[in-house]
Amino acid sequence: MIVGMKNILLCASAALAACTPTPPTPIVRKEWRTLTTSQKADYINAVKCILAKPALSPEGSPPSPHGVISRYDNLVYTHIQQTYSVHYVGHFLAWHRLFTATYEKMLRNECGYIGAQPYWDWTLDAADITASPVLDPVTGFGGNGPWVPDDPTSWFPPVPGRTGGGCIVDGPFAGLSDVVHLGPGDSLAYNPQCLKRDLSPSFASRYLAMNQTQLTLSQPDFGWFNHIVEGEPSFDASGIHGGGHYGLGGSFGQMGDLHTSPADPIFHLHHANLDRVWASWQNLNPSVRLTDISGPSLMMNTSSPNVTLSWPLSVGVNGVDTTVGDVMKIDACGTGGSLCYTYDSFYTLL
Ligand SMILES: *[C@@H]1O[C@H](CO)[C@@H](O)[C@H](O)[C@H]1NC(C)=O
Ligand SMILES: *[C@@H]1O[C@H](CO)[C@@H](O)[C@H](O)[C@H]1NC(C)=O
Ligand SMILES: *[C@@H]1O[C@H](CO)[C@@H](O)[C@H](O)[C@H]1NC(C)=O
Ligand SMILES: [Cu+2]
Repeated sequence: MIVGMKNILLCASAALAACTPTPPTPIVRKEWRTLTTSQKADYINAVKCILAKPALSPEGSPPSPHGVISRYDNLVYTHIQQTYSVHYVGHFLAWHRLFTATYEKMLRNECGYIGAQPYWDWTLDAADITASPVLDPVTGFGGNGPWVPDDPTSWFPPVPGRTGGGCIVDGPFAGLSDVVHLGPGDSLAYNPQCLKRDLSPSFASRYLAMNQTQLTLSQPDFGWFNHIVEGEPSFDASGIHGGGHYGLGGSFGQMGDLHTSPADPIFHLHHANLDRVWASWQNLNPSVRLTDISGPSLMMNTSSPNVTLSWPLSVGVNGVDTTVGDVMKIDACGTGGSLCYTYDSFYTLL
């Protein structure tokens, strides 16, 4: 009775906010180069923390039949396992939106990171990605690896314009021979590797400049939009998605590996910007586009049923299973969706 009285008194006073549930405020994702040096260091330290933390069971070791050692590996494992069900499908962007938001939560809840997931606006760097602040040897993720010749035995053609291929030589992840534990390709066995990059400045300038981003934003409906984001599985008909993956990963870097790409921490900055392009496209006509979803449910299979808002999404042990409809609005914060972040700026049609 006395406690109840006290609550009523509190609610009537300045502490009103404690009684009326106010919706949470979205956290704000910012472009990497706009972070202060100490904010960049906080982010990199949180990434190092997830890389060092032991994996969650049952995938994790010990005892593990796989190479899932670190908490970070849980994410890479999830991506490898679902590679053929979340690329070149209608839920490609929705799944990767959830994946990046899941990583953001891991950094915040498990490693004390207080910021939001930064993004890489590649349109600012497309003219020369080698000079990107994201690749800075001191405040960024380090740059290219030394030259490795084309592999003549590979069934996959070399990425045009590739310039590196070896272990990265600078930045916070250089000199580590076991920072990557899974892959290459779909291998889930323990295979300690360094982080590799194989920059292709020409591939990046072709697909990551503002012109390609504008072409993407100008698409009339989600089906076309998604198709232009992903492009065709061909170096001659790629899109902004492949532009970032092959521009940084080339033939030998993890970023160029369809399965193991999240093993490079830059993956999440690239995918945050792809997500920002989608959110920007949605913002151009929100009443229609916040519910517009379509595209094949099976990889590149135009006869498979179109994906709908009730299509299921899973990130394995890293988060709770949900649906496409739940992630359509990035700043829903519990009102019609569980995501709760936004961007400091969006692209507009020029
Ligand atoms: C955009 O510009 C780049 C570099 O100038 C060029 O290679 C590419 O073909 C252009 N893309 C489009 C869609 O116009
Ligand atoms: C998927 O939807 C598109 C229009 O958004 C339509 O043209 C296509 O026929 C549909 N595909 C299937 C398999 O129903
Ligand atoms: C494409 O999807 C349809 C419908 O689900 C299925 O019958 C067909 O076998 C699939 N094609 C391939 C090549 O998997
Ligand atoms: Cu992916």
